[in-house]
Amino acid sequence: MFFFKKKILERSIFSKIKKFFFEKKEKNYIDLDNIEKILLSADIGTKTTINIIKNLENNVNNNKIEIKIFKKLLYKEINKLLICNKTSLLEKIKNCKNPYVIMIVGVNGVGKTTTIGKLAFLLKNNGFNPIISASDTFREAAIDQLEIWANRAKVPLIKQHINSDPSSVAYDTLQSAITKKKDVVLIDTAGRLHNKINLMEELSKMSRVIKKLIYNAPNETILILDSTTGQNSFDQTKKFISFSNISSIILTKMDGTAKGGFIINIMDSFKIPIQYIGVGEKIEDLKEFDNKKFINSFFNNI
Ligand SMILES: Nc1nc2c(ncn2[C@@H]2O[C@H](COP(=O)(O)OP(=O)(O)O)[C@@H](O)[C@H]2O)c(=O)[nH]1
Ligand SMILES: [Mg+2]
Repeated sequence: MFFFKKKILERSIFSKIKKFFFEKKEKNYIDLDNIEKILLSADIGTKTTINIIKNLENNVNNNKIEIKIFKKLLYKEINKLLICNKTSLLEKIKNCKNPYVIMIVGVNGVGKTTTIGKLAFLLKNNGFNPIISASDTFREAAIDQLEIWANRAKVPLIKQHINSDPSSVAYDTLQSAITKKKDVVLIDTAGRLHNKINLMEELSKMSRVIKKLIYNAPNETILILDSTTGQNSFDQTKKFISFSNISSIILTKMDGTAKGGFIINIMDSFKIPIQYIGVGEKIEDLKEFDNKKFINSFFNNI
């Protein structure tokens, strides 16, 4: 809660809206064009902005709306956008009879490998027994980096050599998970989005191969987004959902200069739940994302 207030909100979309309400303290009315400008400049995106404006229209007189009402309606609208039914990841894992297979995807540098380390640690602390698959075989360093995280989290890792087939590593890991009675499999992947076809083929091959061992694997594909990239994250989401079945999102680097407006945009446009946020580079820096707290903490402060 404290974190939301201090770290995100001050720098995000909300800071712009907050500033706006502050500047308009003396005034009672605001016109719609102005609202549109603020929402767009806050990275909320055209589609979501138009929706919000449309829903405000009933309360508009002469293109103007009372600020008190605007604040109330904005709260309601943003709340509506942000609430999508989220079953928590831990709940889903608990309810799964087979090892719960999670594929971690996203472009280079967003924080996939780091997040796997944090997630493995979090899962262990919640009584689960994860195993990690080093399926980013593209760079030697990627395997080493993941191994360091696995050791930190005290979780086993299955690897092969550099340039080995990512699907084969994933297959080995699932096999090991079944034999050793692990309950979660975390699969790291390479993020070569500049070569979309390759990536697409690689991910779909992996899905095919692991289904031979667990028919409904992957149970979950988590897209990792770097929250400091704002609109860029929105575009990445669009690309990834065009070729893979993204079930959840984790936002990393929320301790940085997060451009929070895109969160609303993503939730409204894709209806994909955000499960966790990364708030630093340490193993314990993964926190649950709470939609309601996120929005309430902001509106309570203006
Ligand atoms: N500050 C901060 N840095 C992060 C976070 N998550 C990842 N990073 C950093 O982002 C960089 C790229 O992370 P990495 O896991 O290698 O990304 P990948 O290429 O997607 O696997 C590393 O320097 C990480 O330490 C986070 O939540 N906060
Ligand atoms: Mg990586």
